Amino acid sequence: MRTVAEIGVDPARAQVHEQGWQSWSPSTGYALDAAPYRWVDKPHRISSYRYENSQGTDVFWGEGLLAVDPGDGSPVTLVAAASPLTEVPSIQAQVVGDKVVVSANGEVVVRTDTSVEAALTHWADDLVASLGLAAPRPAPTIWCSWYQYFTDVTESDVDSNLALMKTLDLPIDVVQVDDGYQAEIGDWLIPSGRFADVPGLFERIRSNGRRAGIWTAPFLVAENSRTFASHPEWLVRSSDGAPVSAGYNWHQNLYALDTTNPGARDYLRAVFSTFTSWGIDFHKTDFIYAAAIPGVRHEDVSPIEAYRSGVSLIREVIGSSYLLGCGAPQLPSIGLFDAMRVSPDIAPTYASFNGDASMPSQFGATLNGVSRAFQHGRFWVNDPDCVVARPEIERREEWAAHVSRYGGLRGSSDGLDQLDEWGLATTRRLLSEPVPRYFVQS
Ligand code: 9PG
Repeated sequence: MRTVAEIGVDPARAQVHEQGWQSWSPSTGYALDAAPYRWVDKPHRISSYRYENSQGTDVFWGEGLLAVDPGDGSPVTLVAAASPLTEVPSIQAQVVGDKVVVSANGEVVVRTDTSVEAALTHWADDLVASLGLAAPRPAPTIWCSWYQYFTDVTESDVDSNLALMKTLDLPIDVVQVDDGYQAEIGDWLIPSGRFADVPGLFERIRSNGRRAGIWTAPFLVAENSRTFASHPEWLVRSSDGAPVSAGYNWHQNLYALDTTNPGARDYLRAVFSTFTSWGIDFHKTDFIYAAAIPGVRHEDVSPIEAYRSGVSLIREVIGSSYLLGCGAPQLPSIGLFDAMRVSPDIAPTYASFNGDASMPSQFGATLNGVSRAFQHGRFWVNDPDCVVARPEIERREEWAAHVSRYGGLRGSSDGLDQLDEWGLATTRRLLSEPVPRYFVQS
């Protein structure tokens, strides 16, 4: 770590703003005496934070972006990755008396501005201009199976919602089948027991006049999958030869696909070209932090290079299909996606699980949706996560207001038969209202 700025502050009023590594990593501003949101247990440390250097609550810590508002009316300082597409330095801020000392472990730029939001926005504007990035394509509206059915989703759940969205005349472009259609994490072309005919379902979606969307976690391989059993050579390894953990979920250990391995790359090509042949043109690619986990790969490239090469391969295969990232390292994703989840998951409960703000909750989802508003319209379309408006959702009016203010991608994720009058009217309104080009003006 090298000191890059020493900032005189009013300790009672100053704030440090952290941006986290990936979609679910908490990102927000803190008073100097506040404890920043951090991981609670190791599996989620891997799956929601930048594992290799995620910190405790004793220092402030941003991944590629950290800002200090001195609280005395003088300018805000932003410390930012100099080349965020290739290197994302960790940036640390420590309080030393009435100073905040900022240090970084890589190349950064130091800028000043009038507010944290202005600093982030102007930095993003300059980056977009220097990269020559085109404006993102507007997002289609979607219906997503996850937040009602979770992994228990069945083929007939999707069919019944498909019928109901027609009866209710809801403006839904894409029906996106989430986690649950597949036999295992990593076995994307083998159906789970609850789906008799996956390509047939996508055909029915399309013959109903909707577009077909699918969820994958393309860079994860779970311990119980056939892919894990038959292709151990496709995994990212540690120097002792054991596969590197990519977290724990679905009651099993998870590993990371080596996106530089030729066999693994052929497999990714086969999966996504099969989806394309099924008429799918909307992809929610999830848990993709896995491709950027440090470890030994077939090719000697950096984790971020491996990540970008894996995503670029998917983009090559799916062509102009709409690509949404989730569980995605934010800065390394710039220029690769149409839309990006910028937050942890919404949930029926307001408060975050176990005190970990990266876990599903309205609290965590709102926190990130606000602090990443500057990205929308610049790097991609922001996905704040789906609208859920059924009566069981705690403080549903607040969530609807958040989506209306910060939602670039608009999706509904209730069982449509669960909606009461307010829920249906709200869903219809959020799917219909125009989305502004920017949430934060330059
Ligand atoms: C499908 C879901 C949905 C959802 C995604 C993602 O840390 N965790 O254990 C954790 C589990 C699930 C999760 C996020 C974090 O949700 O964001 O929209 O697609 O996967 O499994």
